[in-house]
Amino acid sequence: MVGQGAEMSLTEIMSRFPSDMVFGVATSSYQIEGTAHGGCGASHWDSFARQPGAITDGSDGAAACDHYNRYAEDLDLVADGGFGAYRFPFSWPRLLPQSDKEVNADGLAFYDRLLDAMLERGLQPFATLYHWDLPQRHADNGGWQNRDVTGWFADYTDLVIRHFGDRLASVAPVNEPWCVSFLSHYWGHHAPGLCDLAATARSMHHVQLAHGRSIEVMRGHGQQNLGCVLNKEFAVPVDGSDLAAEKTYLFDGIYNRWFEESTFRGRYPEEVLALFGEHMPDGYEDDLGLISAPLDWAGSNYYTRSVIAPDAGEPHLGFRCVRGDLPKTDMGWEIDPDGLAFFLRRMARDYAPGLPLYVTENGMANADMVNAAGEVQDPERVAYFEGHLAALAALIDEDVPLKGYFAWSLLDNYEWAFGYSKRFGIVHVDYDSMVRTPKQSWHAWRAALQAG
Ligand code: IFM
Repeated sequence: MVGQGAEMSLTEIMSRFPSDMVFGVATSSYQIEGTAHGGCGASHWDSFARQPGAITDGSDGAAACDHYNRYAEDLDLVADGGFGAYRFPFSWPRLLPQSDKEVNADGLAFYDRLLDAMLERGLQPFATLYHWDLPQRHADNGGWQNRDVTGWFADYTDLVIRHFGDRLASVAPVNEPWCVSFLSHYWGHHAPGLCDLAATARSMHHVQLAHGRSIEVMRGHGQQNLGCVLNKEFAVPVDGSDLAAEKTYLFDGIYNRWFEESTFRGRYPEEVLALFGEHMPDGYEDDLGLISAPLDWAGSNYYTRSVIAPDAGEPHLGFRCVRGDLPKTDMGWEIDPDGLAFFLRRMARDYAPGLPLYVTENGMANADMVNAAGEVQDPERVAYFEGHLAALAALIDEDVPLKGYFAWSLLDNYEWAFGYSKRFGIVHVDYDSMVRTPKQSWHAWRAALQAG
């Protein structure tokens, strides 16, 4: 696979960003920590992973990258790579494995060690409270379909902020609410694996309300620098027909504007409300004020675009996503840096004028291998970063208030329904020995950040 690189090297592109721009790497708890260690409780990903056929290689997050034991080595890689920030989530089932009242002392101690290790290395901790590992007991009680999840999440937020808040540079409640809701309840690709329109409507509202209630709790504690992390996917119609244009608008409404509109304008897109109809929770309108409480920054995760094709056989949406002709990653995802620039421009213009913006995830999967010389060559990934950073550098010239960028991911890790078969890291992980090998892309970042 060939990436769409830029004319300039990463080092040359980086020189176009202001000196106070934050560059970091991102990871997530279930994908790297290893749930077998430290008294971590069960999450709905453990049960989803046991469903036959749910995960391509049949694996789960029990071992992951053994980050629970190797976090110091991993943070050395972040700091030695020249990055100034580390984006990570707390694990809800690690902190509260059995009940919402009994805190796991080992879980608290792990995140104490992790945060202290970040601060010792001069890394700014950018925390997320939820990156998809819902405690199984909450899944058993309806999970994101149950409005009570917003109260459970508020209480969990309170615990995290009381214990760790003074060491966090920034906090976002939920990573990628579209994945938590639509991907998991309509397309069934992620836990809990449902394909149900009513469940989708409820989860898409409750995940937003959980965000709002969590922000309210954190404001109550005086916690600073609160934001959101929304995933974005650019969409283009398959042809010039009116129907393809209409369906592309619907895709954008479901995937992107549902979260942008509610978080920043206190409303949901009309065409998506029409889709959900009677399935929207009663009184949802009364929650929109809380959902749209002011934030200090807005984060966007971006990977690819979709091509939208009308499909009369699709019962609710009337479309399906097909592949276009752009170069693709090992996920089969098209590489389209212009889509990232589109979303940041739209955010700065329509939703959050003047608000600091961050790219909170961006990266690609590649079929990387350690060669005979003990090196991992991933020129495709270097080109991917170059292409996306070049698109972002152009935004700086347009005065879009971009303040930071996080590469996904530090390590190869558990890529959800793809198990360990897809490698997104700038550091290779041998899952048998757990040996870490910095890839060519890690070295390119290091050279670029050291030059800056
Ligand atoms: O691995 C995921 C991550 O957990 C959330 N954002 C997208 C990544 C790549 O699929």
